[in-house]
Amino acid sequence: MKIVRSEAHRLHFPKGELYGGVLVRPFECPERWDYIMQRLSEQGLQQVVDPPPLDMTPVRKIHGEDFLSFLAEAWALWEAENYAGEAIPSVIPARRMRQKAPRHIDGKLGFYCMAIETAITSGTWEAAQSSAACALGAQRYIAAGEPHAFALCRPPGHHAGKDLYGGYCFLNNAAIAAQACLDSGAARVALLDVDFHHGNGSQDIFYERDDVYYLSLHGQPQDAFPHFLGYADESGAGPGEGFNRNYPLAPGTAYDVWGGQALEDACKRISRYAPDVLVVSLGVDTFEHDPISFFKLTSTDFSVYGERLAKLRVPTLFIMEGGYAVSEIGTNTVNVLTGFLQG
Ligand code: OKP
Ligand code: ZN
Repeated sequence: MKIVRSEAHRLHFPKGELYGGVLVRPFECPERWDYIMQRLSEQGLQQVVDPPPLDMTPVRKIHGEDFLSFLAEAWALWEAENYAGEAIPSVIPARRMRQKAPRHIDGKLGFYCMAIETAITSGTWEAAQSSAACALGAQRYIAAGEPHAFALCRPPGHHAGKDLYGGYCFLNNAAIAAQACLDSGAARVALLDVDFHHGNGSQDIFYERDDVYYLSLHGQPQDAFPHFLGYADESGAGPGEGFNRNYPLAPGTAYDVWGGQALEDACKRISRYAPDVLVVSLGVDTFEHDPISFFKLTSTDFSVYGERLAKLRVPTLFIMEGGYAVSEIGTNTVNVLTGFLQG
């Protein structure tokens, strides 16, 4: 299995994440990448390559030009204000306020942000671009006929919408890769999101489209971030009606329900859809010891579902998303991949 990864991820590492009213060391940290790389190597997954330069064509089909300009200039605008800390919004365009991007960076941050734990720093834009480049680099192997590939993306992407960042995400790597699949000849793509959190960005991007079928298993919005999307009655709209499927699950959900019921149902729907490519938003924050999540998957469960995904017999592109039990993130992520390879 080809593994596409970039050292440039290290350029994004904020000092602070607003959590419980204090700035803490971010859960989404560079060592996550190191642990995954280490485990890949231990398990003999050693076809590691750098991504090609980022092709902006699929990126522009997923994100708005104004949003991309904002990401590119946000840090410079923030620095120009001589603020002491990292770029975090302080005001948001709430209900009944005008939805217009202002000139001032304080206004722009609030306008484009969906969750304010995520700080922007000097290297954020470059790291976000390298992460998307990894997704597209791995997609090229699928387009060239390989049966699987793994993009070790960092920062993650599935909370990023057309014109929204937050939840540790800036560019929606999985959505960009799904778009590239279509652009290189696929007619139908299934995007299966197994991260603990609902991929609000991915759902929103494809909500009115029938060429990307989004399916997500996640902590129910009543109890889990991002709280404002991911209910079971969100089934798509217009031409996309029937091409969005959510499996919101309760606190304490273990593999009997997560794998035995929800994933099984999702796999049956994917089979019926008969996609040309399966993109997996692979977050391992479903793990029983994840510090910010509430599912109860064991390390063994990750191998079991990797094997199940292989049984779909569809070219599969794995895109790294979340997972915050840092010392076990390598084992859990690589278990999915080795399970898949054995399936
Ligand atoms: C990104 B990904 C929970 C706070 C949640 C943000 C979580 C972002 C997750 N008390 N903070 O989907 O793994
Ligand atoms: Zn997550």
